Amino acid sequence: GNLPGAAPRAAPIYAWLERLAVLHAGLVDVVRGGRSFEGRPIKGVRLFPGKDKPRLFIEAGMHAQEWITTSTACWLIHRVLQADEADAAPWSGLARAFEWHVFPNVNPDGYEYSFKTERAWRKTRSKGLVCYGVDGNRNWAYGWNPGNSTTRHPCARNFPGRAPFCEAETRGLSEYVRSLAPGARLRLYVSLHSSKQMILFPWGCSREHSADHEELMEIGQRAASALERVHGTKFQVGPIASTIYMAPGNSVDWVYAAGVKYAFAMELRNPVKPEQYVSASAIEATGEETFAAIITMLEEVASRS
Ligand code: 0X9
Ligand code: ZN
Repeated sequence: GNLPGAAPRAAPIYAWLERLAVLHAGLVDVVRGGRSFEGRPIKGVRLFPGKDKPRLFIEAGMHAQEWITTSTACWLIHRVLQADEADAAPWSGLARAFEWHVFPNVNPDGYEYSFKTERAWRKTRSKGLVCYGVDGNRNWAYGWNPGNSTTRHPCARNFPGRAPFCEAETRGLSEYVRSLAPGARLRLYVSLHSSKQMILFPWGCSREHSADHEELMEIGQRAASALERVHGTKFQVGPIASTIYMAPGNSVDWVYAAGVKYAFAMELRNPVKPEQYVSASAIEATGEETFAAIITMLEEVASRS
């Protein structure tokens, strides 16, 4: 019904968000986390606004080619609003106890470029002297590190930029996150990436365990179990640096350091064939299982307040 098409580009997604705000007046409004290098607004939605409610933030599409993360964020919005209408789901009370901030497409220039020109494009589209773009998930201002001679090269796929927050997209989004009172009202942050079937938490900039390692591990494992119960997809759980690899300057480290104890990244389900992308036919199943993980995280956060 209200889902956007199977392979929406940036503009139709934003049109869909605007339409939701009209269809669900009072429950949904469109919010802005700054503007991209090419001037596109970074739009998200706020669901179930409430004066003193705890907040949840979901970010998707940081890496332009990971389209499934954008469709998943849209699916989550759709699911939670659908349950609100039907008022039937056992978790709808819990969902409505939080104020949701969901940004399905935080790198709209890259996303557009990945559709139009180069399917595998990952970075932003800021113009450098020799190459375009910065890896948005290396550009955040906590543990930012220019790295070695490979990553330092502006043509590298994981180029962290000349300076932390040199990208309009990460700067704008981080300012928006700051405005949500991280550590006070902002309680849970989930960054969606693909693919590797993992639930990850800080640190990505260091192999040391974070102060909340045990608790984050426990929540991550419960979320992974809930996810697996939906379609049997198995996720690994652990800190970013030792579970996938070192990723200094990623968003989750910054958000955690800013005071959001419950800060997770999800590397969504793998494609059927490793060399391919997750296909459009997997959009709904990916949405369903990711939703189960996020609802479990919400339950855990709510019970630990
Ligand atoms: O390299 C990355 O940024 C992430 N892997 S990806 O294949 N999506 O590029 C891993 C970093 C840890 N994950 C997050 N912090 N989201
Ligand atoms: Zn990614």
